[in-house]
Amino acid sequence: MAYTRTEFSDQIGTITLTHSQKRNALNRELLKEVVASLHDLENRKARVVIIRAEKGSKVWSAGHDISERPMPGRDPLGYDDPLELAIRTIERLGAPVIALLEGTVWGGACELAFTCDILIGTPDVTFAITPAKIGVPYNPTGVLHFMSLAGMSVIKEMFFTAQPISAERASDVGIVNHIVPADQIEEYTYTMARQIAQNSPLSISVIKEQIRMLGKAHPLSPETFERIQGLRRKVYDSADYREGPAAFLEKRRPRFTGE
Ligand code: LCV
Repeated sequence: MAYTRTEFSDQIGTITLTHSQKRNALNRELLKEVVASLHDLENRKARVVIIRAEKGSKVWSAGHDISERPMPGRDPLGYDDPLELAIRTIERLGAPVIALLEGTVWGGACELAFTCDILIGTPDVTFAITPAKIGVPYNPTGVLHFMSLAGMSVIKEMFFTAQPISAERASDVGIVNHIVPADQIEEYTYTMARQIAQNSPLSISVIKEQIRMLGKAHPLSPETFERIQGLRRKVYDSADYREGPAAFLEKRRPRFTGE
């Protein structure tokens, strides 16, 4: 595995993101490795899975790999996007998934972390929802993920400013379950994992699936869905969608025109 490391002991699986030189940017291969490891750990009857970066990381993940975003005019976060597949795999895994968070979390990596069932972070962890900074429309399931985790006004502020929020704020608004000092977070996380592993895996998997299905009970009329898709197409067909990633790759501030 080039971008991750997977370990398994005491019925607990650990997937570590190891793509440090690119700040764990979520490229296609890294995401495929995460999905493969989740399925492998499920086959090995893991009762809990922990997803983390290397110990002491300053960046948990820099989000979607901007150099891989689809060309202008293509949906940047379609149903089959590797990030969406990883997110659905975490959601549907029978075992609870704990995000052990050290460092900053950006863009699509926020959705990956927020999809985990329990979030445990160090005091230096921050979260930045960045589509507006990149010129990307995001997607309905992703927006729902964020909406299900924190109040509308908090999520709107995070989307509109694209600025990081602190660990304390993330904890205050209920995004993070626990903030734990860096020198204690591993023991804290694995103690919780062992507590979960002692309980009935069948009961836990059914409760997790019930919460997933009931949490998604948002009836969307076909008209509403088509209107959302039409609005998103306006963005990813726009000049701003071309400008955002170009500015990032050229390491300069983007000049958005709203067209
Ligand atoms: C590719 C990268 C990335 C990266 N992709 O290190 O949610 S959406 O809709 O917005 C979605 C489209 C999405 O998730 O977009 C990505 C949003 N992410 C961000 O805006 C964060 C972009 N990255 C940064 O701001 C910085 O890299 C941080 C603050 C994360 C780390 O800064 P630091 O100074 O420690 P560098 O910026 O020097 O990055 C180290 C290497 O990682 C690459 C970056 O291009 C650089 O590569 P080179 O050494 O080859 O120049 N890198 C960082 N983020 N998202 N590549």
